[in-house]
Amino acid sequence: MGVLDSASAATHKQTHSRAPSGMLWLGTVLIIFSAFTLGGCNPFAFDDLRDEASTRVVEPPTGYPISGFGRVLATYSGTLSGQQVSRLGMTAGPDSPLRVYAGWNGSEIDLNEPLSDGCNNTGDCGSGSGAALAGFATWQTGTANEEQVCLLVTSPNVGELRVRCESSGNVNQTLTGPTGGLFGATALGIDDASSVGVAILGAPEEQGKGALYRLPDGSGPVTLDVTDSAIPTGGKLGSSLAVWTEDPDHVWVASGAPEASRVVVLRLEHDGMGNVTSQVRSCIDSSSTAYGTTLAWGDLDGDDKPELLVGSKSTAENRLQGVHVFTGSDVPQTEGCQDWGSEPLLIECIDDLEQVGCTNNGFGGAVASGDVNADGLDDVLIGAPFATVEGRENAGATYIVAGNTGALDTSSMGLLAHSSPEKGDMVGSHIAMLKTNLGDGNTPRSEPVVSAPGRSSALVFLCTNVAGDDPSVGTRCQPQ
Ligand SMILES: [Ca+2]
Ligand SMILES: [Ca+2]
Repeated sequence: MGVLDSASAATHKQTHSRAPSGMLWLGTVLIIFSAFTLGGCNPFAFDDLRDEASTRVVEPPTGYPISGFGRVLATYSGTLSGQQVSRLGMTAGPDSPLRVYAGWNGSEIDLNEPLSDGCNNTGDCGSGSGAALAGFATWQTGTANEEQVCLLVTSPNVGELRVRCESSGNVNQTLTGPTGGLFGATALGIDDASSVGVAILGAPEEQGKGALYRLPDGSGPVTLDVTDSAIPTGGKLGSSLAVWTEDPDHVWVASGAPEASRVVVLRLEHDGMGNVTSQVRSCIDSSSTAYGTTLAWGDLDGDDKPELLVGSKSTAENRLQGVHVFTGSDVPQTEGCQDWGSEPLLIECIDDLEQVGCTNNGFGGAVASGDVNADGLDDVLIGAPFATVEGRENAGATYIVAGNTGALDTSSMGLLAHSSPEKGDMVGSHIAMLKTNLGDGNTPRSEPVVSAPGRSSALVFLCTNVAGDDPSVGTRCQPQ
């Protein structure tokens, strides 16, 4: 990986895609650039400008045995030696080795070489290992709850979990869960310190319906009690997950049962005495197929109530052509397998944005949310892995819509693509958000990590060209 020439050219592409203000900034950058290069005096300045609005490429080291690296992404944060850091974990899916990148190392982005690896040889980890990854800040080891940054690696074929922590003790613990239900096919860390647990896991094949689990801090997985009527037979609940921490005792979970085109929304509550209860708050049903294979929470309007974003499998026929946004303030306040309190907004693909067409481009096959420009509002990333870019079929692209205190302005959508797209890259198959600029009273930012499994890599778009995340602000769209 590295800051590649081709990747920096992607920046130009993004910048072109922007509204007039972006064009002005491009002009400014080019003029400054020209001034430097014409002056011909400072090669370091040249390098610096080349990186000014950079896209980083994360590739596995030579010898990584399986194609499709980047099919599984996990981003997570924690504290080490008094510094807040973020990590990026990646695999190529089930039965593939793990690589962990430093990510945000406390002061800068570091994606050069893996910080650690694992599950390299047959037998190192359980069958199917690497199908899902979930990161969290700490893992109670039975002694002191020291500073740690931990990653959970699941092996759904055998129901095994590995917890690996970076800490003085280098925790490496194996836990067992249920077998036969693809337990751990999905997993997601709970971001902030929560008494509800450190992670949520899905077991989509359990008892022909699917099931959800939580992982309490320091012990084995526990079933989430979900009302029977909320789980459709054959629906495969647990096929997708999204988690939002309301406060240390309350966590919202959304999970898809896409074979029944249902999304179940739960609120988990810790009673202060070690008991956690789960309450179904909404069952969102759709007549389109494979609804809810991708989910995200994000507070797009800044009212502290997260919006729920719902997409669907990019290859499904009769799928939702877009992403649904359910307004956070309208989530039902009482228990029940009931409709959301309001109709969703539909974010649709904008045709010919950057000359990328929408037809069958898989728009909404992946969705993620995070604050890319540190304005306190989460922004929406939407993958379109089958997009044709510069004539290359299935090169893929990722769209971005900025959060807004008022109604979401979907017309201001931007597009992120590889600067040298190749057929079958599938950019945007999966998306995660890497938190940066943590600590020291900074407002954290999120950098989109977009997988491109067709070229066994992930792209990290440091500049999205959303206002405040363009080359005019800070250094290289990444405050140090
Ligand atoms: Ca909101
Ligand atoms: Ca934002």
